Amino acid sequence: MPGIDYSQKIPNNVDLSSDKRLQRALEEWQPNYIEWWKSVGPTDFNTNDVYLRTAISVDKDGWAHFGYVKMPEYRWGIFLAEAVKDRTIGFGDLYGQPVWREVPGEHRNNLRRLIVTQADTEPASVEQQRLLGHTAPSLYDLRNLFQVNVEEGRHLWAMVYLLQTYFGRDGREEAEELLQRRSGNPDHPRILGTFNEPCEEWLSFFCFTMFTDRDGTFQLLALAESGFDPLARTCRFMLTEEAHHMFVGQTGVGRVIERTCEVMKQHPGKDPKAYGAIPLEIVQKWIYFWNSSSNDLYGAEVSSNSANFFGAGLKGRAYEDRYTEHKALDQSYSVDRFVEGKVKREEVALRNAMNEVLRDEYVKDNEKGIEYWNRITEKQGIDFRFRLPHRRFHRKIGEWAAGRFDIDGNPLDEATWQKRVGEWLPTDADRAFVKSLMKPVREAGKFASWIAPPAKGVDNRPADFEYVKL
Ligand code: BYC
Ligand code: FE
Ligand code: FE
Repeated sequence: MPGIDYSQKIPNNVDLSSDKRLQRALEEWQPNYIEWWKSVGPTDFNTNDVYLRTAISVDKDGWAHFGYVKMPEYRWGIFLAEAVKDRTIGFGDLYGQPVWREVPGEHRNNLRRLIVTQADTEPASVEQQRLLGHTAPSLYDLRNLFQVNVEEGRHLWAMVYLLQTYFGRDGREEAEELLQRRSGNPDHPRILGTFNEPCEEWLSFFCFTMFTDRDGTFQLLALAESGFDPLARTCRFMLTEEAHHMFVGQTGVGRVIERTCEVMKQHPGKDPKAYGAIPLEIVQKWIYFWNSSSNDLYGAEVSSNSANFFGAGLKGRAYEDRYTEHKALDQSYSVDRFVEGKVKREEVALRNAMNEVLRDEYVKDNEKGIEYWNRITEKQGIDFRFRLPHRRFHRKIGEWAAGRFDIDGNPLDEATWQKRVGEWLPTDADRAFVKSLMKPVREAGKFASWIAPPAKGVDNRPADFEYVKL
């Protein structure tokens, strides 16, 4: 396994220089990528020095190097986790057989589709977040935004490497299209719903990195099991970067909550809005919105696609090795269905429920984040507890898209939904209020009125470190 070669135009640990055809294809794609970054990536910060981490090795520890970098000069590269010797397929019909180093012809279309869908989300998120730099609540947060952005850019590189290496001309065409679709563009949108939602203020950014990046984590966990070994290894390394994105979200929302609690204690009985803090009820609405939208990213509860992906060994379950049985044949899974306006529990073939199995893991993991936030209100002595919405709430994909449900999952008629939706989802007035707080704070060590400082800085630096040189 070669180390990461930084002497090359495209840093990599896949020995790119020995594959001239691939090297040329990627070097042709690179200027288009930079063009894309400059035109729809973070606006106006491309000449500033940002204190960023860059991958220098793919080992579990010590892969990160911190230093000032101008974002367009970030060393986006292609890094695969170490190959596991004699790795075998861990699930599905081909359980126990050697993994593939090339794409099997019969799975080419499905694999390409999975990789393109994964790839599409990465630039989409950068596009969604492109204006946030202008309203960052501190230099610390500005730096974290940019760290997330450059790493999502690298995730795109990771997927484009797979497309260009293993999918010939189709792969090259897909790689180009990944730079052409645009988040929120009605004529040429990104593939998955959440990635077309506006993310124009920082409460949305924190909820996005909490809930949507967590979908990314669970999808990557499932793809890291793939029988297509290059995909599995790519995803394994991406997962190490993903942990930081979720940290930004979880602690970001936590700091908003902490700040509001402080204001509520200082000014009992008063509206936190009057003191430039975000009421906890508004934070809760943002949680309902981004969590429900991200629940959609698992696809339909009952899905023949998911059964095919699993059976063929393309996409497994998160933590497949925690299961004792890996073929998932002749087993059923209890899934709620929406039948003639009523919720009805049914047994379905386990393979057809794989989207729901993954969503179950996701929901469980989100609960831990909710507990973390509730420890903050509890410690501050504030009588407010956060919660997740029921997974039926506000769904646009799958079984529940056909109906209306409250946050406890009870069916509602359309009129009741319309009457009550403003209790649960952000209203125009809520959005306008949150946006009104978004004033940039650019002095090192200072924080906006609506967010508490972090418990500690990045890379053991203090909170008043100059994370971005403006
Ligand atoms: N929006 O059987 P179904 C990340 C489509 S996030 C719009 O239900 P399937 C990141 C579906 O494509 C992780 N359309 O779904 C996070 C299908 O369309 P066609 C991204 C949707 O195929 C933050 C139809 O509905 N990675 O990395 O079993 C920042 C019915 O299909 C949606 C992946 O998603 C939706 N939400 O599962 C940066 C992994 N959901 O074929 C990055 C790869 C479904 O009828 N993707 N549809 O036209 C997959 O594994 C699967 O494509 C899905 C869907 C799980 C997404
Ligand atoms: Fe990503
Ligand atoms: Fe991410």
